[in-house]
Amino acid sequence: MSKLSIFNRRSFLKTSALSVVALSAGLVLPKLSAFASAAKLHNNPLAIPALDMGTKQGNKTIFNLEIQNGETEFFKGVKTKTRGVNGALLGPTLRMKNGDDVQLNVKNSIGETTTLHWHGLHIPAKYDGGPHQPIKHGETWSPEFTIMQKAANFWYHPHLMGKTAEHVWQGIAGMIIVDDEESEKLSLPKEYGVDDIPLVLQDRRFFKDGSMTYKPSRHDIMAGMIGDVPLANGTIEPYFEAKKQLLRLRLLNGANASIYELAFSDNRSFKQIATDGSMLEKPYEINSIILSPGERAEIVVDVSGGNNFMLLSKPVEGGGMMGGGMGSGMMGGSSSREEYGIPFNFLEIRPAENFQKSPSIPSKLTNINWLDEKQVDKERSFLMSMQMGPMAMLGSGKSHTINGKSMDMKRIDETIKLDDIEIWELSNDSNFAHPFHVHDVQFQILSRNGKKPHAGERGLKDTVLVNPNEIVRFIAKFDDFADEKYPYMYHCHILEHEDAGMMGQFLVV
Ligand SMILES: [Cu+2]
Repeated sequence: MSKLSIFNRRSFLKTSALSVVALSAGLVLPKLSAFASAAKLHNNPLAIPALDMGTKQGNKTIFNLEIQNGETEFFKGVKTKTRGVNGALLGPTLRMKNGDDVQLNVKNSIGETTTLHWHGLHIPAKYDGGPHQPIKHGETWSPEFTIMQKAANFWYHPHLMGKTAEHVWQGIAGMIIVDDEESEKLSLPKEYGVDDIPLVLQDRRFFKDGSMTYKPSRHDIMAGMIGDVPLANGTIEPYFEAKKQLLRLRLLNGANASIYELAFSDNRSFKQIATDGSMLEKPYEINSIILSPGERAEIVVDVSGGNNFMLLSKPVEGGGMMGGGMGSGMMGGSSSREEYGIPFNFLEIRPAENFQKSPSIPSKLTNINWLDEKQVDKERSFLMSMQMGPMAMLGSGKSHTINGKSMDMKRIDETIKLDDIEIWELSNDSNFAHPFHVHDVQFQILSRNGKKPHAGERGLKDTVLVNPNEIVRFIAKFDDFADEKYPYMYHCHILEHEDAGMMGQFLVV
């Protein structure tokens, strides 16, 4: 796919009905520093995914999900083929409570095999929804398990061997909110869709006919499939009217490959209150947050100040590795965004004129049971590598590896004893940052290059970004579920890297 065939964001915006109002009002695309006005730049109301609490059947809560094909009107008058769950694009927010016994009936109606993985949940391997649980077209897969999580945000997405990237790109993904006794008592914004909103952040490329067919180039397999059109809950150029002073955003980086550095256009500070798998012990005040694919964070922002403002991902600095240097070493190959040097404007927030005041948020959110390094039973190390030279043919099984091996579904890479506490040391000798994700457990980051992680990473995690030449150590306990047959996965969450082989599997026995 040549660059010319990719939708050019600027020229598209000029002709797009979405931008006619902005352009006729004499407005231009906002720059990071030039957005401190009450301008209305986005014209589409943010889609809020339907909230699905399941239905009680005896002691069980049942969720009925159908993965299906559909069409989505991203651009006015243009129909784009997409896929979703219980709809044409993305899926409902599933809401569960710690201790719930749930059954998820997942029907596949897309015409080809896929899977649905419950990212971040601590559940038996045979219900994990990974490569070993394919669902054929027309079939229904019905895993059932007990929710054993602290309150946090999880998500679901396909995880079929070699097809994860394509199926996620087409739109199959949704959030899972888990509540617990503790979180329900906290004085936090909690009116879904009003002052408590899930945000699935992604980016896509569109062809001139409006299609977003998944056709990665060789470069995309190396850099990851990075789009030039930002989407929040599948909405292009969305706005949200905030009717209350404090707005709680449940952020999910659901992109195939893009790492986002999220901030507000007026650089206002906000409070991070949760990581991937738990609340933080106390709120952490920051001005920006980095989320790599698969990672989640919850933040609370005060919308006071009188102006509309934008949630954005800061412009990429440094540039992709294909273009030479890696700059800060944070971002991998995002040619489209570099070309324009513009921020990714995810969501315009419009404070309502008479927004309701919110109570301040608590200073104590939870307690985390920190694992003790002295209790460690075993240490393992995982080196993520990429062969970049002309000799490194894609599909040779050598281009994307962990510990020199490319994923093989018939090979078990690690075997862990049930109830063991382990330290995993992650390293990366490639030029790309890789978000390392492990199934089954929520881990605790011990260090980055020997230093304690910053306060925003001191919560439970299941995905962690490992920068080039960085060493990240985490500790985790592999308890509750043993299975001699079905493995769990660990992999890079840049989906093109995962599909190209940067994945391995472990048994807990
Ligand atoms: Cu990777």
